[in-house]
Amino acid sequence: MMGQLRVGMIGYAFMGAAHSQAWRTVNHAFDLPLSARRSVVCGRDEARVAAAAVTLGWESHATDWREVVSRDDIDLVDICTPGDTHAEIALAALAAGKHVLCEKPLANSVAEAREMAEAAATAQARGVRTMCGFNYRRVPAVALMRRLVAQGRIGTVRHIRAVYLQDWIVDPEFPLVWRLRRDMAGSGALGDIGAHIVDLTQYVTGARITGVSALTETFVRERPLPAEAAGLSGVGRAESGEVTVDDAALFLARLEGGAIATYEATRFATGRKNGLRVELNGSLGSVAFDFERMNELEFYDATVPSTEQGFTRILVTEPDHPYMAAWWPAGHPIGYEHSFTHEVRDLIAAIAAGEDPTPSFADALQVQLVLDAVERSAASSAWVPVEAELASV
Ligand code: SOE
Repeated sequence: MMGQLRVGMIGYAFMGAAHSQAWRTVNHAFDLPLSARRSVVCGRDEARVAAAAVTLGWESHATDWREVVSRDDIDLVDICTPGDTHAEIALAALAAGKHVLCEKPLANSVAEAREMAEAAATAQARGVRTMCGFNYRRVPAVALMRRLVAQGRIGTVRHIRAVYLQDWIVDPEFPLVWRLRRDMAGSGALGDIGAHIVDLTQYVTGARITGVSALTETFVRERPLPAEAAGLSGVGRAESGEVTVDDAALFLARLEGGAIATYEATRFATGRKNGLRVELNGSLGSVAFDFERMNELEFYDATVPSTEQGFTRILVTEPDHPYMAAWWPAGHPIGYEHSFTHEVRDLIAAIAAGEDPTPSFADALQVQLVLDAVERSAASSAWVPVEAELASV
């Protein structure tokens, strides 16, 4: 009988739903030595998490994450909660000998991220595996981007241009949800979506950010409290609360190897819903990825005769691309949810092989160091170096 990987997931909102479909799908799409078992989903509200267990397909539900991480019938803890609980849950799970998948960003501070990375390194000696959920690495077109760069097809990378554009809080009446509170999210657009383009650009180039110059802005500083938090008096308006995080973060960066970069992470790009775009310009060509066209990659080869030069649109659906043989015939695109299925596929394969999956907690710590440098630069209007950690990318 195939071995089982019994999963306990903490949190069941957007990321919990995305992870649930991944755990549900992975063994149907990929031939793996372990079968993921959705054993228990955990959340504070009993009625809501009970309903989520049914909707998302979990065998049981719980309301105490400490009980879940200590259960003998749980092998892996999947952390899909707001950032303020990542550290305590991960540290407890690692101490209990559980594998851990933790959503990004790893933590709300460098200190927490460093403690988690150190605990992961200690647990690794006991065969415990950890991964941080930078899912966009698992988009086949991103893997192709990384491969073309590694093969030298664009030569020396000179420019990196990365944006992550959303607009879901442009309306000032949008309530003060947890992503807009520093005590829960750690930062705003910077940590939530800026972390993705920091990780992704370091991943596709194999180079780490060494220094930044940044500015951040909060356009709407007061918002209505969510209904469940507002002290509605029956008459009058719900109370409001202060937005304590950035709405947008823009920064310049230098990377190892000499590339210079621009990054923009904003929730105020009106009309842009999930506009993650990365373009690399090199001495021999360029590559460009747009998540809203996630099955394609643009490639400019400056080494072909000038009469034949131009950006080509590569349709990244051939079975030779990572993961694609598991899905549909060429020309049939995959979606956002597939990046999570690919993520847990690689995690299960690593666990079964006794190997360490990537991105590691050390990789995620390095991202946290960049985020911290961005905030310190924005506060001081100065260039801020990024501490070198041992993370490999
Ligand atoms: C922000 O709205 C968000 O949900 C991020 O938290 C996710 O990481 C990203 O994949 C989609 O947008």
